[in-house]
Amino acid sequence: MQMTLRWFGKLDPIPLKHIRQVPGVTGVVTSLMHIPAGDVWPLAECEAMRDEVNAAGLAVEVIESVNIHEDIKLGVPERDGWIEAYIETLANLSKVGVKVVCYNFMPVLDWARSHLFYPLPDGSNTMFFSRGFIQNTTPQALAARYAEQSGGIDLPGWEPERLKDIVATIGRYKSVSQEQYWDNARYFLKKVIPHAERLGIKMAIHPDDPPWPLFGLPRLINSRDNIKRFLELYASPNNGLTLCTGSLGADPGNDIPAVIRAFADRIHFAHIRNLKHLPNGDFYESAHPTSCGSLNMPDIVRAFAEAGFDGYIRPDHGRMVWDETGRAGYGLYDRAMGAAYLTGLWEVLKQ
Ligand code: DNO
Repeated sequence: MQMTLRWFGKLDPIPLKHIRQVPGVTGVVTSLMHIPAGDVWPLAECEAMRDEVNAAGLAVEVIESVNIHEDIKLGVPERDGWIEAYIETLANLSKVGVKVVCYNFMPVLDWARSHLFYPLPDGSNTMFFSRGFIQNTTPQALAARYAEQSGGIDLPGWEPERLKDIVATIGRYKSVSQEQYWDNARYFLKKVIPHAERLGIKMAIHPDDPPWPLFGLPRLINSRDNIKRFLELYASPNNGLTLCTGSLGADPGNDIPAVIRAFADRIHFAHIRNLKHLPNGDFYESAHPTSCGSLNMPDIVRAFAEAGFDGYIRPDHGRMVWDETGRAGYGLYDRAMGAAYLTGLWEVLKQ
């Protein structure tokens, strides 16, 4: 297991030297967030990113995310050009030593929450998902709410370039059925995975967050059966999974240790966080320890340890604690506590 922390490059208020001081963390997971989805990541920029991280004494072997252009997800003829560009980006990343690329196949929107900074009784705040709120809002209203609440910091998956045509883009999905969406994913994998194999890059799809349909858009990676279906679309170790406990775990029906055991050889990266289910189906993102949320963390880490997992792992979203301000879910303190907690569990379970 290699412990990492997510870092947003030049857009991150958290310096690499602080990440380096978190015990057990040997690398960062990062991306070139300023490059619009679909455009090639130039080799020189990939090299500069690697050099900056390495100079801080950290490795950068996982990218999160190389976003997929909507034309690929929509399955329109223009997709072939975007797929070529995607492969070129993978080639450049392989040249700077990247081993795993985390990406998602969610239409238009990445993750969604009703509240970015929901106050908890202990005085911290966290991301919250209210089903009622989301049912009664629109994607545009949600984007405006995030823009207002996030203090001018771009959120991953809610970048301005993605949001500017949000209504039109969602409209384009009206003609894409769930089955057509599976076909579009298969098409992408068929073109990209042979190159990932050649380049030594393991692709690791991120589950849909939350794992149920939003705004009538199709969903793929939300249950054990659908993960199996996705991995079977292209049988190769390079067509793998990012196991995100918080995304899958928002549905109490998902048995996460069982998912880890079932697909261990295809899991290349793990996001491990806890969340608290509320009786009405809402949830909030809790601190990492079992006692704070609804997921049993030793059971999850044990499943990885028993499977001999030697991939990358990161604590996921944290609360904002100790009056820290910053990017929702991605402050330093609570994620550092999460990393230390997970490192402790790992030490015990590997004995
Ligand atoms: C949110 C993240 C996601 C994730 C992407 C991967 O904080 O978990 O934005 O990075 O879905 O492509």
